[in-house]
Amino acid sequence: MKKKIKQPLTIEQKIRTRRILSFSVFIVFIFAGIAGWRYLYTLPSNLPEGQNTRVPLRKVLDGNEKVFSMLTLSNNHLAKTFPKEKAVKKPRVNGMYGLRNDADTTNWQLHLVKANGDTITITLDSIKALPKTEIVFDFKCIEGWSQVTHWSGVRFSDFVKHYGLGKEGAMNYVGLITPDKQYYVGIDMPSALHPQTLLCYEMNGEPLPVKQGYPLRLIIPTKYGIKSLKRIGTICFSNQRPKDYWAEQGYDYYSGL
Ligand SMILES: Nc1nc2c(c(=O)[nH]1)N[C@H]1C(S)=C(S)[C@@H](COP(=O)(O)O)O[C@H]1N2
Ligand SMILES: [Mo]
Repeated sequence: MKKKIKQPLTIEQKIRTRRILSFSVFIVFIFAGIAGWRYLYTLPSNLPEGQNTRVPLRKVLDGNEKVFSMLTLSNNHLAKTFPKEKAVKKPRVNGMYGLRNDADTTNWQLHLVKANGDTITITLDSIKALPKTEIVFDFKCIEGWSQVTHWSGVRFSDFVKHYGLGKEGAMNYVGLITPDKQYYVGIDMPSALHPQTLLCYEMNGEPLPVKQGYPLRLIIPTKYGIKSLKRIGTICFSNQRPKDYWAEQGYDYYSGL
């Protein structure tokens, strides 16, 4: 009787087997990836009003927020500053939400909503009467560009002190809204009270150009440009996250640097 002798595989056969195996693994991973992604989008979003970041992604972002705020705020981290000569003469303009209607800057007044619901109105002159601070820093947009720019105004923390906003300043968030309510941002209070956060009325030593937020804008160097709201109409305070234009589009609420 003839015994069948098992031949060892040739090199070509071995390569073929491995190729089939690795290709199968590759296909399995692709389908696992697609299934995982689909699953993520069946999960509820934990934020109200279309702030549509899925819960697991939101958790990652919240974790990042904790780490970043520990790094950037606990040891009094300051954004790097530059000498004035380094500032660009004609900074680029980016983002026009809430700026398209020019008429409402003529009788501009800032509306400040206090914790008890009262609104006080504040003129530009009374803001200019507060101690003036300047900063030259590298302004960073999430679109991937940055430029060194020069701004002056009032520290947000000085503003809070001057208007006796102790109760408001102890709340978790500050919300800023353009007069026409087309653009709005929310800022966590520790970042708002950071010494480099300014209510700004000058760029390169001149009143703000209209497209750059005349008469008053926020400058917050510890965050991406999306948070530096131009043309502030209303400032309010809250323990819940105020509405935020780009967070509603899925961007990170904290947007720290
Ligand atoms: N009112 C308003 N403020 C805004 C925006 C906007 O669209 N509307 N865009 C933001 C973004 S994405 C950036 S990068 C900066 C750009 O500021 P600049 O135009 O002074 O360069 O403004 C921020 N503030
Ligand atoms: Mo931006």
